[in-house]
Amino acid sequence: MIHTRLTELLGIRYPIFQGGMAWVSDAHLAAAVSNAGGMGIISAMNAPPDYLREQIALCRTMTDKPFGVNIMLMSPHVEQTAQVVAQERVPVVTTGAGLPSRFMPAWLAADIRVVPVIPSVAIARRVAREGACAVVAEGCEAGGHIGELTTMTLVPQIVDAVDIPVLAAGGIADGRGVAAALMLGAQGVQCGTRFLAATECTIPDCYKDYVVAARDIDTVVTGRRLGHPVRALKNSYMREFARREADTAISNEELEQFGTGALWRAARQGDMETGCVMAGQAAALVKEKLPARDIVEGMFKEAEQLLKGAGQWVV
Ligand code: TUI
Repeated sequence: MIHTRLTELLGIRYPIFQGGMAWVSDAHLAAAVSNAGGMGIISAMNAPPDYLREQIALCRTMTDKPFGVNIMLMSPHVEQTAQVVAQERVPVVTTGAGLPSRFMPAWLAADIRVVPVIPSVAIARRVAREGACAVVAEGCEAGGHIGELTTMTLVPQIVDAVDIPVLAAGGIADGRGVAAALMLGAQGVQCGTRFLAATECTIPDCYKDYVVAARDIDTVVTGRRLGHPVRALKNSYMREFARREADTAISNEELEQFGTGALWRAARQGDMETGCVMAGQAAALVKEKLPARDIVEGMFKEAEQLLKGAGQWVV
């Protein structure tokens, strides 16, 4: 068994969070990961508060284990969804795409464990000061909205900068990644891309197959011009986005408009050509579709064996 400060703190068997992915991380996936002994996370994404309330209720019918909600801070409904998690007293809240500062007092008052996903040392220090109980240090290998630094360089710097537990994210999809993250000083990991191919994940099979088929150089980052770079799998939509991004005659508003609905088309409609198929570089490490329990148990069994064998290098 791999026991860390994170398993202690949150009462989970394995120190793994499932990433809160928009249009992907619903109650079904979250409950499956929590039932497997990890921390399942429902994505509040851009949805209105009633959607989130329903998903939390549904998740509670499928698991009696702790689960969390990811609040995407750029959501137009963020003020209301931030209230919903406090009212529902969700055990864990992760945040992404911004600073959660203004919501922290209400969440802490509701006894919520707040775990911001962060891309830099300064932001980690700030959220730790404001009461975060842990942080997810997410490297730019990750899918979706990303920062500048790699997991390999970001994680040890965050570990040195804050006293709270750190989860490593970005590029982790197997036991080797888990073992490496622990060696960097992390107390756990967050995986998104690996769970895209979970049996319980409700995205269309063609999205899962696209992830399984992905090779090393099959992701691309677009959206730097808009100030929020996004990593996704290459397809005709991403090629067209890159073309429009380079075209100075196209305004930022027009570019934003072209981004609207693209992830929904891929994740809910199965449109692999004109949808945005978000995934991280770890897609190349995802070899098969498996139940969440097998993913979690397999990763930690492999990590345990690697860590036990680590002494072989020391003479
Ligand atoms: O949030 C994510 N990944 C996401 S959110 C998302 S929805 C979206 N779609 C298109 C454009 C923008 C968002 C898809 N994937 N990961 C966690 C994460 N947080 N990555 C980077 C950050 C972050 C960035 C800046 C966290 C804090 C931060 O603070 C700086 C500031 O000034 O707000």
